[in-house]
Amino acid sequence: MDPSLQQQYYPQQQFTLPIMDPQHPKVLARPMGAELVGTQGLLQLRILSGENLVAADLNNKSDPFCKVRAYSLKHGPTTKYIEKTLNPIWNETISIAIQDIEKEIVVIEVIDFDSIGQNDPIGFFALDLTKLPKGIEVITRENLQDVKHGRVEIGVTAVDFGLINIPPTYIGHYIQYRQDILIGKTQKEIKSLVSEYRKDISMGRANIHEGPFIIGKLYPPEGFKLRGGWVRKDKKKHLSYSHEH
Ligand SMILES: [Ca+2]
Repeated sequence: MDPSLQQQYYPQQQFTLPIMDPQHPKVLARPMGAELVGTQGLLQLRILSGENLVAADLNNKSDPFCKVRAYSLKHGPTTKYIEKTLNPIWNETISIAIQDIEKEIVVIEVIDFDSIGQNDPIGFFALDLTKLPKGIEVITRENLQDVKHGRVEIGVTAVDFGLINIPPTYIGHYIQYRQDILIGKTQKEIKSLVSEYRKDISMGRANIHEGPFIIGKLYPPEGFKLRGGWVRKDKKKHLSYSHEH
């Protein structure tokens, strides 16, 4: 075969569109032949930095730290807090043991530390562990949800579980999925997506507006709930924003 033609048939493109699950258009599909191994396991989170966070204090800054939440974690471990900044560099590694990787959603929440009074949440993002490749660190910039703006850069490694036999393009797809498809949403935007979803359900239409987390299969941490496939805070439950570093 003419080598130039071959290149046309097998392009070295890294940034093709992620392949989505046809049943759930907001969910990244598992590549053909890939297999999820392990039912429990160790998740390593390298929490690198925050970018363009919202200001929670009167000085127009925050004192941000991250808290990791999952259903099987009794106390969410936290990073140290960084004083008076909207672009913190944490550079900390937190490893957690997950009891059921096929069911548990991990939530990483950014919180403003206050020496007096209650700490304030300033956004979170949620991870579906069944999409992670086994033993490979994936670095993503995660858009924060439930807040006007803010991003967190994080390296995630499924140490002893995850997808095996993935094609080399999968990591690029995963990163693009996290950054472009799973964009940060404000509470208001999610509320309207959820009501649209409810309308679809009541009219018997397909679940086309279902969010990225499959209902009935995945479970968020205590204090959160799934609505229309999106992770939201359960306002009826008390959540601790305490700093335990
Ligand atoms: Ca503060």
